[in-house]
Amino acid sequence: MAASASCLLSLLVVVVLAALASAQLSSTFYDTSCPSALSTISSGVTAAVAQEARVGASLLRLHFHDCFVQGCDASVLLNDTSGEQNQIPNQTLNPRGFDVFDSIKAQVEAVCPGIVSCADILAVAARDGVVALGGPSWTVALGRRDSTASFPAQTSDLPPPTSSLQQLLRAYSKKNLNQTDMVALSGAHTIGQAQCLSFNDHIYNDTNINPAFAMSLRTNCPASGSSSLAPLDAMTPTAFDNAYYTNLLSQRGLLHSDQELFNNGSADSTVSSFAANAAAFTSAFATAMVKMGNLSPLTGSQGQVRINCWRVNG
Ligand code: HEM
Ligand SMILES: *[C@@H]1O[C@H](CO)[C@@H](O)[C@H](O)[C@H]1NC(C)=O
Ligand SMILES: *[C@@H]1O[C@H](CO)[C@@H](O)[C@H](O)[C@H]1NC(C)=O
Ligand SMILES: *[C@@H]1O[C@H](CO)[C@@H](O)[C@H](O)[C@H]1NC(C)=O
Ligand SMILES: *[C@@H]1O[C@H](CO)[C@@H](O)[C@H](O)[C@H]1NC(C)=O
Ligand SMILES: CC(=O)N[C@H]1CO[C@H](CO)[C@@H](O)[C@@H]1O
Repeated sequence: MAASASCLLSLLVVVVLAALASAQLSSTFYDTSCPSALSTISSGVTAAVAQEARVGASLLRLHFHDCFVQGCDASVLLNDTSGEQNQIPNQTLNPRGFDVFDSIKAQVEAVCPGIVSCADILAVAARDGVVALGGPSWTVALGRRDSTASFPAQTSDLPPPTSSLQQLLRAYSKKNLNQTDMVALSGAHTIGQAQCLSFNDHIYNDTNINPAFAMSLRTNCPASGSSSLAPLDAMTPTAFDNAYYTNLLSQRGLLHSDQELFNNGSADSTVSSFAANAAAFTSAFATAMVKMGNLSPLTGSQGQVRINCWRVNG
């Protein structure tokens, strides 16, 4: 009895997984239902980034945190007190990113009420933020639906900045992203800011860091950590370029996890090739963003299209 029940259960799991795997996202999903969706998002992001460059980075990071926790289902945006936002990794999301996102969603709702999901807007806004800062573009597949729940326990799928190379590889392989994808996606740290508390151990205690670089950061960052900010890429903090990798070659990665990618390990050669060849980086980044954006979407009649991204409808 127990055996046949568990057999039925695993059959059910297989069927559900097959249904999810076959559910297709499509770049033309809103072409008839909301033809102005993409242009509305893009002009909203472009205006916000023109006002404050960091917003492009904050929107990109929101999409990453969304996709790595359960799937790209906008669960990261739910802000009831038990949700993902109250988990440690999300306490460092820039609140400005949420504000800008809410205003873009409101603009989309004004032209097409109840049609365009928060998860799709996140995916498109991440791409448009990268483009606004001079990075590559790619085609975003659409048709994701929004979750009706948050998954706080799964925020542990987001690797912390203290991660070793092995821990990073494991976290990405859990999401079917390989080492090349991992090194390419980490290049997102060519834009945006981090708080002292995310790298104080690296600048005070690590040896694989340029001593002058560590010293200069200590000026504004006490050993106990703080919420003061430093650019993830000190060279060109608001340009989406390949300077992240040239920084790693001279041991100027800001986070411990950044420098792990170039520390006499298996990722060194990919870091060197992206440092030497900006086009190789941008192409690998775009490919990996598409892969990440396809993580376990809700499609069809699953989930819902939330009207307010921060709460479930109803
Ligand atoms: C490899 C694993 C990763 C780790 C350990 C990591 C960790 C972090 C940390 C600790 C911060 C700074 C948070 C703070 O102190 O306020 C940060 C910022 C950021 N991360 Fe990552 N991250 C990773 C991967 C990614 C990926 C895959 C993306 C996007 C594709 C991304 C995009 C960003 C961006 C754009 C920022 C700056 C955000 C802003 O300025 O608002 N990160 N990351
Ligand atoms: C959630 O976010 C919305 C929109 O920014 C805000 O009005 C609301 O007060 C927030 N709720 C909580 C519990 O933080
Ligand atoms: C990793 O994935 C990329 C596509 O994202 C692919 O081009 C590459 O061949 C893969 N590498 C390995 C070692 O499987
Ligand atoms: C540096 O390492 C020492 C010894 O492990 C530890 O007590 C201290 O808290 C660390 N400092 C920082 C800033 O992480
Ligand atoms: C790699 O190892 C060599 C020799 O052991 C050492 O000189 C070098 O500093 C190391 N490089 C990095 C990035 O750790
Ligand atoms: C950006 C954001 O919503 N951050 C929240 C993270 O969680 C803390 C509570 O632990 C909230 O106070 C923040 O507003």
